[in-house]
Amino acid sequence: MSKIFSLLIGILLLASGCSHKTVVADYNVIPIPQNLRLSEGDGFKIRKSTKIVYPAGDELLQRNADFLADYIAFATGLELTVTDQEQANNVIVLSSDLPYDNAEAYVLEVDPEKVTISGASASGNFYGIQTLRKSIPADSDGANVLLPSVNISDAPRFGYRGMMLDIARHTFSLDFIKKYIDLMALHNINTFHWHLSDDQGWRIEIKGYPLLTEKGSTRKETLIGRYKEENPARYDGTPYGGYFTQEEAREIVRYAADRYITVIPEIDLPGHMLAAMTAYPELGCTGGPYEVGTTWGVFDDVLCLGNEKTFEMLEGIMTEICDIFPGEYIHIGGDECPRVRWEACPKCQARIRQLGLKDDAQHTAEDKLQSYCMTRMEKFLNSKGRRVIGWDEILEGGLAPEATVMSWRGIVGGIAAAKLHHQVIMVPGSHLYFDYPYNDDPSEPLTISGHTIPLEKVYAFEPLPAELTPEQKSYIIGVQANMWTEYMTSGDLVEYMVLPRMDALSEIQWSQPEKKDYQAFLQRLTNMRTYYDKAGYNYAKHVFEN
Ligand code: TNX
Repeated sequence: MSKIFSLLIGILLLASGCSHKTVVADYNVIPIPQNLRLSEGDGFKIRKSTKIVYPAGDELLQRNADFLADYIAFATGLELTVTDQEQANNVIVLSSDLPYDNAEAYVLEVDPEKVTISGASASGNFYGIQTLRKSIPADSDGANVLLPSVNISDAPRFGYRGMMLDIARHTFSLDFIKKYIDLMALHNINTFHWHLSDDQGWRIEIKGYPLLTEKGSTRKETLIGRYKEENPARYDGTPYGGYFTQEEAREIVRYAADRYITVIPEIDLPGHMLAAMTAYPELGCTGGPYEVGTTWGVFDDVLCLGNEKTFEMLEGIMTEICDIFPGEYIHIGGDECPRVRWEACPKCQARIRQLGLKDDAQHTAEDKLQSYCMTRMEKFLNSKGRRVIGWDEILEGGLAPEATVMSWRGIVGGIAAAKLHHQVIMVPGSHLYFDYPYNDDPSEPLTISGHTIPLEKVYAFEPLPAELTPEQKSYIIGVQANMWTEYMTSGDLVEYMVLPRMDALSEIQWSQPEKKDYQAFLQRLTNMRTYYDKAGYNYAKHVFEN
């Protein structure tokens, strides 16, 4: 009997011992902060009784506090109380009145009495929270967490930190889009570029033009295997489609905004419009009939720019897009638009004559016709208080006066645009196209072919070209990676392609270049890996081998 009794006591002691296990946090986070000073002393212990305090009446910080409580619960199981009642110790105190000229800056201070996260705004506070949560090992279940005393002061290098997702070639669930946004928040990314339409599918409800989704959101079948390498091409014979209602899109906008992420919608025009033209054939030069794209690549059928109806419809679409997406920028595409139909189209040619557009040494009259289209759309969107972004092809034939250029065909377009005093976002296909494979190992998933983009290559990208003057460099507002989805048949696969390349991206976007060190980055990445494992993300594991 006494033996059983002592065994019971032993088990109880062991159990209580377990519940007081303490995990020591480190600050090896991604992206690496600008300044980090560890100090002497015991540090702060996050335990069950620790409270998270936000300023009374501050709804944004209250929400931030709730996020922090969720993050800590996820990592440790500790359910901390969120309150607006101040107390002297055993607290994590949030504020957003740090005097600093970059609104996204924060200071995170840890001493034995308390943790203070002071943002220069609510978003700055949120990034301080991200640093804190990434410092806590994600597998700290049932443990208290010892945060060593520290002073971290941090601010991003670039104001525009983006991640794109193409939902036209393949589409994903609302939940997956939220999961993608969660990943962006984890990486201090503040812009979600949402590619909503393309030749292979129109994916956003437009009430004034219902056929866009009724007809344009479904393709009759999808290519099997790799485009152009499979000869003859094979198809799966299965209709593929889907779209987001305006209500769902608004839900995404709110979900992102809660995490200080702005959604930039893209309606790609005047090329990549086959799905829309299938729904409304009068938009094309030949009048159709057209068929939603079933292969990848570039299609000759593009919007007819000689037809006023095209602009009437584009304006109708953009009016609804502006209504759904409140952000400053609307992306109007402009990439990969062949001119063959315009060359043969009487209406387009009449427009060219009417506008007096002429070939010159660099550009054809048709290049200038595209430029006319982009400029006209810009004017329309400016009248609604918005600004436009376009792919670097919009440089050809004359830039729309205020347009921001996304440089995807390398960095040359970005350099040219910066010299013209236009804002630039660097998205070079050579380094930041996450639809390209990590390597050429035959066991890798089927992806687009052409070149490989190993993690180290992403990490090595420097967004500010040395040849630009400091003044020209100031036009480069940020960096983004693109996730095109021709071969991305599931969200799982998207996760694999972006993780952990998104980690490398976030250090390019946020951290100062002199802090970059690939080996040290790989070390920091092991903490993220713990998080990905616990959260159930699919990621490329080969980067952890050797
Ligand atoms: C080029 S980048 C495209 C996309 C493709 C992508 C594949 C850009 C503006 N256009 O339509 O999906 O390459 O990597």
